[in-house]
Order: sequence, then C-alpha cells, then structure tokens
Amino acid sequence: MPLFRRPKRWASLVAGLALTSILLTACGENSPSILDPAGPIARSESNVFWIILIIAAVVFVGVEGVLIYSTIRFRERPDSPTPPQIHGNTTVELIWTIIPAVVLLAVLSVTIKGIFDVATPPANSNKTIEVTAYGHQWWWEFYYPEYKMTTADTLVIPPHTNVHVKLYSNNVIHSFWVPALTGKTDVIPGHDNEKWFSADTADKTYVGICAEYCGTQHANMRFDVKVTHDNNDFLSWAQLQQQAAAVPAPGSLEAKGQEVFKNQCTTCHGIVGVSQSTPYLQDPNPAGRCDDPTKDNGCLIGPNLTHFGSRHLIAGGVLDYNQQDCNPGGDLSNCNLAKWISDPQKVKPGNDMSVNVDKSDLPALVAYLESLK
Ligand code: HEC
Ligand SMILES: [Cu+2]
Repeated sequence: MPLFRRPKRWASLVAGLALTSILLTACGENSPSILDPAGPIARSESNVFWIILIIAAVVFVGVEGVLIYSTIRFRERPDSPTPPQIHGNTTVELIWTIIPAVVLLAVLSVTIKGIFDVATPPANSNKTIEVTAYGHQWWWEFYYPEYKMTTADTLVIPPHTNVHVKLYSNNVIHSFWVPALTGKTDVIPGHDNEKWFSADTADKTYVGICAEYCGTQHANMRFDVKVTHDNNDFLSWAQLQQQAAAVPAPGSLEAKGQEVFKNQCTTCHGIVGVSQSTPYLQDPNPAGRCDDPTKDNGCLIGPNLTHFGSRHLIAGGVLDYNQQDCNPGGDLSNCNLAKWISDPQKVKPGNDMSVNVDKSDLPALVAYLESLK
C-alpha cells in the first residue's frame, strides 16, 4: 500500500500552508516588530529569540526527521519479525541525556546573558537621561525629573543615550513595550519597576504599546518614542517644554479659549502658567505620589496640556492630532481635536474625560490648545 493514498492532496495542503504563512508575514509591514531592533537592548533580546529559535528548529527537524524516517523505513510488513529490543541500553540512555543537557545549557547561558544585558545600561553610550513613565487608564505620562517637565503620549529621547525609565502606576497593571527598542516590563501599582534602553537611529519614531490588558481601552493606550536628531535637538525641545504656556493676546480667540479652559477643564488638566505653577509637584518617589489623582494639583487625572500644540497624538493615540485640518476660523469637521473635545466618550468609550462643551466654544478651545506650542 502506498504511504500517501492521495499525494496530490498532500502537495496542495502543504503548498497552501506555506503560502498562508508568507502572506501573513507580509501583514507586519508597518507594525512594530521585535525582529527589527533599533537599539542594543532590543538587539540583545532579539538575539536570544533567534538563537533559541534556531536551536529549536534544528532539534525539531532532527527529531521529526528521525521519527518520520523510522516510521516509514521500519514500519510493520507482513511476516516481519519482532524487532530487536534495546530497552535499558546504556549508550542510548547516555546519548539522549547528554545531548539535551548540552542544548539546554546553551539556551540557559544565552538567556542569562540576555537577563544581564537588559538589566544594565546599554554599553553604547555614557550619557543617561531619567524618565518616569506613569501608566494611566488609558494613556502614558512621561515626566523628566532632571528637567522638571512632563508630557503625554510621546516620549522624546536623544539618540545614542541610555534611557533609564522608572515605571509607576497608581491604578491597574500596565506593561511598557516598545518592540523596536525594548521588551515588555510590567507597570505594577505598589511595585516599582525600572528599565534601560537606548536607540541608535536618529530622527525616527517608534511605536510603543501597553502590553497588559488594563481595561476596555487598553488597545488605545499607545505611545510614540520619538528619537531626536541629536542631543542639541533634544535640549532645545526640552527648553521649550520647560517654559510656561504661551500667553494669548488679550481679546483674541485664543484668550477666549483660555477662559473656557479655566472654567471647564482645570479639574482634570494642568497648564503651567494658567492653573498650576510647575508641571509636577512631587518628585517621582513612591512616598510623594498621590493615590487620588483628582485631589492633588500635581497629579491630575488628565494629561498636562502646557505644550499640547507641539504634540501629535491625542489620548493614547486614539486619534492623530491633524493640525492641518484644524482651522479654528473655518470648518472643524475633520479636526480630530474638535472631535475629541466635543465627544471624548464617543471617540474612546469609557475613558476618564467627561465634558459638555458648548459647540460655540469649540473654535476658541481648538485655537487655544493649538497655540500651546
Ligand atoms: C473629568 C476629567 C476631565 C475633564 C473635565 C477634561 N478632561 Fe480632557 N482628558 C481627560 C483624560 C482622563 C484624558 C486622557 C484620556 C485617555 O487618553 O484615555 C484627557 C485627554 C484630553 C486631551 C488629549 C491630551 C493628550 O495629550 O493626549 C485633550 C486635548 C483634552 N483632554 C482637552 C480637554 C479640554 C479642552 C477640556 C475642557 C473643555 C477637558 N479636556 C476636560 C480628563 C478630562
Ligand atoms: Cu495599559
């Protein structure tokens, strides 16, 4: 009897599977990938992945090969004699104990090296910046203790610099992940984690993700990591962020927007120079953190908006901030900022922003927020 009764069917099944996997690979074009590392930490992690994958592939092909070969070659035929019994054969026992032990030792050593790599500053630089990342439901806040400035949704870093991130949450567990730059680390209330990473390409933006299910809008808790052109570029950005908010000209549309902001938004949002004097009142040490975000001016429940006009994402990346479509004097129907302010619950159901903005106040608010460069 032939081994495969319908060789053609088998051939089309195998070809179909191969084609699907090629097609599925193509899906990843623009999505973040651990296979395209852009910094030493991610590279070390991706090395561990590749080495283990290759070892596993060799073992898989070897074992399955021998299995398939012996199934075919030594299959039972009419009148075949009982095969020799090798149970308890010392040589065989030794071989199949020693080989796996050696293979697992190799995997262990690669893994241990990886663990040390990610726990220490990447060696490619002697510069370091400190960042505190707060996981909120559902957006990321980034505080730079050395610069006393805070931003949301986009973490800006200089290239070739060790970034030391302290990870805090006072709500639920999140997970900080930038596939191209660093693997996942949980952000756990009451248990402060930290991590290192570094980017070696300038002028690039990488996608960051919350990798732990943290509630209904978990998937809209995205952030960007923007790597500046060089350190000076970063410093001039930082200098801008450290300043108090732009002051609108008296009588302007922006000034009207600021009034609306003061009346309706300051319970949840801070703007330095308008509703608070410093972006963050407490240093990021556990004792100084407030656990009731609505009670402390320093950790309000919404993102700090002092320089919102210089950002490009809205509310955990649920919308892009398309400023070119936001002309406060004209049509705002395609303006994502106007969409967000007029109905945040429609855009991101369940999020913590609830407002009731009068339609006639929208252009002023949009103009004001846009002026906050
Ligand atoms: C009850 C609290 C609350 C009030 C009041 C509030 N917001 Fe918000 N706002 C939030 C929260 C929380 C977020 C983040 C939501 C998320 O991403 O899940 C947010 C996000 C935003 C963002 C996006 C910021 C960013 O960096 O992504 C803007 C802009 C904004 N709010 C504007 C306003 C304006 C203008 C008002 C007043 C008309 C206002 N908000 C009133 C809580 C509030
Ligand atoms: Cu999260």
